Amino acid sequence: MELFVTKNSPYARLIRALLHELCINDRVIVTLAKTRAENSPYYAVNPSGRVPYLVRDDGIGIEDSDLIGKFLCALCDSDLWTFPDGDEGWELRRLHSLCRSYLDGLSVWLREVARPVDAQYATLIAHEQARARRLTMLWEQEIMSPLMQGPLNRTQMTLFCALEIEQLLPGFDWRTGHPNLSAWYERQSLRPSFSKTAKGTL
Ligand SMILES: N[C@@H](CCC(=O)N[C@@H](CS)C(=O)NCC(=O)O)C(=O)O
Repeated sequence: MELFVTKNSPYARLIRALLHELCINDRVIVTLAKTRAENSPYYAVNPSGRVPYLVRDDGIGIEDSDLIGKFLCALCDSDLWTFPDGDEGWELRRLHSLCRSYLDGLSVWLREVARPVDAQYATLIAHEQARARRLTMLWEQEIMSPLMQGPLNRTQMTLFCALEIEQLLPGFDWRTGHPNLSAWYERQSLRPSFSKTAKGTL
């Protein structure tokens, strides 16, 4: 299989970490794609131009971290991408939606500041900064949920990838005044799946 990624995509990072959690990193070639560039050769691989994108062993390509994660977990008989049944499942879905909202907003902010300074939309950046501040305050509480403190799940992996955006976005200071979140992050960063896929490992 071949996984197309970019160095800075948090969604691609999530799937790279998943490969390690599933111990299939040696079965998947990780290839850097050139996104957001006119006439990129990557568009012949994935016409949408987005990453992550997984080309399966049968040559079929699939897009989106949610689907790719489901596919890989099914392949490995892992329940990492599955929500539990009953109340716990609804609670984890609630947390997961909040987490996706955090990650999606940060990605918009990150994309905007990657543009030339005179083409950046200040109102959009301010909107995403404010969303990030509100959601960081919320996560300072939600992180104490047993579902976030217990065995690894996809929501924990997604949150970790969202918080790591601090390395690309100097204005994203989620640590100050958030000791619960900071302690959680420090613990998670010791996981081999995260340390082996950290910034600079591609
Ligand atoms: N919902 C998608 C989001 C993927 C996404 O937005 N990828 C960005 C990089 S972070 C991308 O490929 N951007 C290139 C483009 O928009 O052309 C997922 O979960 O995989």
